[in-house]
Amino acid sequence: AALGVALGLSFAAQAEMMIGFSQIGSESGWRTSETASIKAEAEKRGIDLKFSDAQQKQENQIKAVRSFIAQGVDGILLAPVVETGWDQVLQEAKDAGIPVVLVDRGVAADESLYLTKVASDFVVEGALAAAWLAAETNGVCDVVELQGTVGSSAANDRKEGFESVVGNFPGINIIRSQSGDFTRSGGKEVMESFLKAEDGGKNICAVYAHNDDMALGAVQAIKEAGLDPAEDILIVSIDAVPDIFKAMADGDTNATIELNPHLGAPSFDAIAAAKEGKEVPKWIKANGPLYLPDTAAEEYKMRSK
Ligand code: GYE
Repeated sequence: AALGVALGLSFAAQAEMMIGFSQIGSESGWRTSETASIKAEAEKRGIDLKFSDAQQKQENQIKAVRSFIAQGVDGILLAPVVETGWDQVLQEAKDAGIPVVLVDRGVAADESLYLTKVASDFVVEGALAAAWLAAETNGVCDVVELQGTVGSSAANDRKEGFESVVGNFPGINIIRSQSGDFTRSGGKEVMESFLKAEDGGKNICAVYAHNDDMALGAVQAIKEAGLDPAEDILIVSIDAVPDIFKAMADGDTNATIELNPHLGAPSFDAIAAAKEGKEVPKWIKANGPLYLPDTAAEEYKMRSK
C-alpha cells in the first residue's frame, strides 16, 4: 500500500510537471527514435514537454537551457552534443534549483552540477565491438574506424573502449580513423576516402563504425567500390536501429550493439524522485547486447512494426 501511495503521488506530481528537453538534432536513425520515444513518454504521463532542437550546435543548447530556466521548468533533459563547456550553464540551472538529467551522452563536468546521467557506458560498447572482432578474425585484422561527432562522449569513449581491447592484440591495427559525424552521408564519404587510400579496399579487413548510420553509409561505399560488405570487409557498429537488422539479414553487415532509445521513462522518473527528496544514482546505465545476423530477420520484423 505504501508503495502504491508513493507511486500515486509521483504520478500526480509528474502530471503537473513542465520539462525542457534540449535535443542535439536528428543526425541518426537512433536519435530520431529517441526523440519520438521521449515525446511519447511525456505525453503518456501528462508532462508538458518543451522541445528544442539544437541542430548540432552547443551554443543553441546553452540558449535552450537558459530559456528553460527562465520559464521556470521543473526539470531539464539535456543530450549534450559535446563533452566540454557545460559548467557555467549547469551551474545556472543548479542555482535556480532545477534538476538536469543528461540523456544519452555525458559531460566533462563535476557530477554535483547535474542530477543524473541516463546513458550507456560507451567504453564498454567499444570494448564489446573489439572483442567480437578479435574473436572473428583470430586477432589479426587491419581496421578502419568511423568516429562519431568530434568531442562527443559517445565518440571519445567508443574509441577508447575499442582501443583498450585491440591494444592487447599485436595483429589488430587501426590503420585509419576519421569522423563521419554519426551520419549516413558522412560514413559513406569517409569510407570512400579510406577505400581509395587503401588500394581500393584490399588492405582493409574490417570497419568499426561508432554508429549504425555510418556503417550503412560504408556499406554503400564498399558496394560502389566493387567489394562485398560483410564478406570482403567485416562491419561492426553500434545502436541496433531497424535498418541495420535489415542490412544484417541481407548479408551486408556483421554485428551491432544495442542502445535502447527509450530513455524518457528513467529520466522522468529521476526528476520525479528528486522532487520527492529521494536519492537518485548518478549514472543510470542503458547498455545492451551484441546482435548477429542469425536473428536479424526476426529482429527486423519486430522492430520495424
Ligand atoms: O549512438 C548515435 C547518435 O549519443 C549515444 O548519438 C548517442 C549516439 C548514437 O546520433 O547514433
